[in-house]
Order: sequence, then C-alpha cells, then structure tokens
Amino acid sequence: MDKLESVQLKEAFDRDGVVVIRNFIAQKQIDEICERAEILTRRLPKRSDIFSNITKGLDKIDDYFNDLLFKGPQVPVLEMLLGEKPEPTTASIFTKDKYSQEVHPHSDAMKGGVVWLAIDATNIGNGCLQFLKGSDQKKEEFAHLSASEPTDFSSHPDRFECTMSSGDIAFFRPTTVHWSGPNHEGSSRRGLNYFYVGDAFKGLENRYRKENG
Ligand SMILES: O=C(O)CCC(=O)C(=O)O
Repeated sequence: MDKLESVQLKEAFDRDGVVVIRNFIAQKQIDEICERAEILTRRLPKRSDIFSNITKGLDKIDDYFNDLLFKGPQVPVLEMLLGEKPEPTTASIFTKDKYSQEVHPHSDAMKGGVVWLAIDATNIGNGCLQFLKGSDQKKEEFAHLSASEPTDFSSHPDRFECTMSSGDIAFFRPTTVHWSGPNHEGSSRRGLNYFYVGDAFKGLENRYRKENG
C-alpha cells in the first residue's frame, strides 16, 4: 500500500469506523486457513449458548493462527489505522450455515480494533456483516445494544452492507455497531476474526460470565 492509499484508508476509518480492503489475502492462503480452521472447529467443543457458530481461541491451540494473529499482514495495517500497536486477544472462526443464529447489532469492546477476513463470499443472502458507519463516535447512543437482542437497523441511513469476496478483509473499531443476519442459502459463510482489544475484552468476558453463570 502506498502513502496516499494509507492516508485515504485512515481518513475513511476515522470517519466511518470501518474500512474494507479487497483481495488482501491470496486464495491459496485462504484455502490453507480454511482447511486448518475446519480441523480445529471439529476438534473443539461447540458452545452451547446461542453463539454455537463461533469458535474462539484458534490461536491458543495452533501456532499457525497464533502467528497470524501476532504477525499476519493485517497487523501493520491495523496499527496504521489505530495509530498504536494492536494488542492481540484471540483469533476465531465465525461460521454461519443455514441453521445458524443471527448476530444482532452490538459493539465488542470499548477500545482496540477488530479484523474480519472473508473465507467465503458474503452477501445479504448468506448473512454478511453489516455496520452502522460512524457509530463508534456515538458510543453512548448504542451502549445498550446486545448481540443476543434483536434491534432493527434495516432502514438506518448509516447502514453499510459489507458484501465481501473470499480474501477481502474488513477493519473496524469494536465500538462500530455491527451485526449479521440469517443465512438463507445452503452453503456456509465463514470468516476468520481477529480481536485486538487487549484487557477491555477480558473485562467484557468476565461480565458475560458473571451475567450468564
Ligand atoms: O461473523 C459474524 O457473523 C459476526 C461477527 C461479529 O459479530 C464480530 O466480529 O464481533
């Protein structure tokens, strides 16, 4: 990425709280990521709550994902966008098949960055990510949202339907409201998700554990 592209990307990130880079990872590596993530997903126990389609902690059990989380090509881009070193938290795979749950509009944490790499092509029919552009600048207004509670933003003027091809990557602030709808198609919609939210995310996990036992 040249200097001008970086400046333009940072401007868009500061304005919208989300940017997408097309063709960021070559298909050969996407295939490799997909194959390894599928093996781990089969090995790891499924969550029994409403987010059974999310497998977290790939980096904890496979050095391949640990290396990607800490040293992947997304790290310098995120550092440029945030203006500080990202604090790696975890790498997860978000699989959405025909029977998967919706992830309702929410924020992830109060600081840091989130990266979502498309393994499959995503569109509104199979539950692509959607965002409210600029919502990271209105944290209080959206603080009450929860990923498990439906909130209808379908006609919100700042809604951004983040259609992606395999290998495209989205960078967003954890406070940029985002969600994904149902998958009406038969095929699976998978994304590799890197959280760089440091301790703030641990705080959220602790709160979740306390609230849900
Ligand atoms: O992949 C999805 O469907 C949802 C992703 C998400 O909510 C997140 O990255 O926090």
